[in-house]
Amino acid sequence: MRLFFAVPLSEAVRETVWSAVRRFPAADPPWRWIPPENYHLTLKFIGEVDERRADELREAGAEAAAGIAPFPLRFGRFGAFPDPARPRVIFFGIEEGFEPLAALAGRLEEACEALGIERESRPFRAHLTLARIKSPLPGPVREAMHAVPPLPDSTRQMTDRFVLMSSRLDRAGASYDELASWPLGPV
Ligand code: 2AM
Repeated sequence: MRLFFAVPLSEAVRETVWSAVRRFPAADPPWRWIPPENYHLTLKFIGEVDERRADELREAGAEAAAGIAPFPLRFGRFGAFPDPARPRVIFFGIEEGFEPLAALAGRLEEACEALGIERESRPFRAHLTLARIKSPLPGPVREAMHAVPPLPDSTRQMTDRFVLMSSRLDRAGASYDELASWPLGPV
């Protein structure tokens, strides 16, 4: 099974983000928007593992959760990386809550490493993926990206849990199932 740890997003955040995405100021951008029911913040991507390892991963999740208190999360600017001219991921950034997210990701990274799961080589950069893109961006679409306003200040949630997700990929895209959930804190 293909697994990852993630922070799920509230219904209210998902709706606000989706309505911002639908107002994207260019017709037919060269990507397919991820549907709002699939929005999440990835903390640690694990990849393909044998089903029998799921129990170990549940323990790793519980261990990581114990050290982090619930925290506010606020979303901000529209962007693309790694290179805005040739992006692979279109996202909304995190305005507040980056540090506890990174701390939680770090704890999961360590707990997973103890299980022999490969460490992520890239530095953690929390983001909400809106689309993935394979081709270079046409100029007008790049312009349109600059015109996307930041999400309203009210786009926030109290983050008090995270989850282990399994993902299935098919022609219609990814579909996710929550396998386990952990409340955060107390520290
Ligand atoms: P992304 O949102 O930045 O693309 C499930 O696939 C989640 O795991 C995605 O949100 C994805 O992040 C993240 N992820 C991280 N590394 C990945 C990899 N090598 N392959 C697929 N997904 C990965």
